[in-house]
Amino acid sequence: MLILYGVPVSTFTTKVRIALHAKGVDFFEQPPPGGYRSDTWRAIIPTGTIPAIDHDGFMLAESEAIIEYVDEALTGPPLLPGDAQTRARARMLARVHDLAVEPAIRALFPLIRDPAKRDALPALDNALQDRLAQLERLRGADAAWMAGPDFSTADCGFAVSLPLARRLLEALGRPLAMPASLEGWLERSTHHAAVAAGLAPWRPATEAWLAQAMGAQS
Ligand SMILES: N[C@@H](CCC(=O)N[C@@H](CS)C(=O)NCC(=O)O)C(=O)O
Repeated sequence: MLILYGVPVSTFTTKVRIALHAKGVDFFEQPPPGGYRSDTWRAIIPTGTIPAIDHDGFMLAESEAIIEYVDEALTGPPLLPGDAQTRARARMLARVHDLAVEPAIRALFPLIRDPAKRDALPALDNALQDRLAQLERLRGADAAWMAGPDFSTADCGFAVSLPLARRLLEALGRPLAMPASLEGWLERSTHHAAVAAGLAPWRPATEAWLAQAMGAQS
């Protein structure tokens, strides 16, 4: 049995949850002992971050490493399908997600919590638009999935962070205009069974967080 340590609202936990569903892995999800960033959790995972997995006693942190491990160690549909070049592109796009696009979305969190910070919204929105335009050029607009004709690890992060970006900007009163091919990808992604299953706990948790964070201001 594989244990996924994470919480429903976490983007990176949800990225791994989507990958586990895509791989067809039987897993059990629970919060990290003591909560993430806690001393208890840091004694197990020194960075204090989520997600992490415990696979028959093998502990591993970092979402991308977890997904590649699961792909190699367990049976099921490949999460890095295709030839060497397609797999390399999937890894590249997964890194672009983690290092460029997701941070541009995370930068909106302080604005959700604090109306005094919302003067920064146009600049942050523009920065995100730039990242999405780069992403569209990197991936090639005609691919059905992020890295090619098949669903891969490159899809798992964007499948949660792009809906998150849309929801955050909607809450901030500035609808997200995405490049057309990414709109098409998002529509396809929403109907993918693994994405739907992975987002099922994330959606209500995100709404509860938004209600709490924005409600706390009034
Ligand atoms: N690079 C890490 C990022 C994980 C991450 O930032 N997780 C967030 C929750 S979505 C977290 O644990 N934040 C707590 C912290 O950074 O101290 C990964 O891919 O797993």
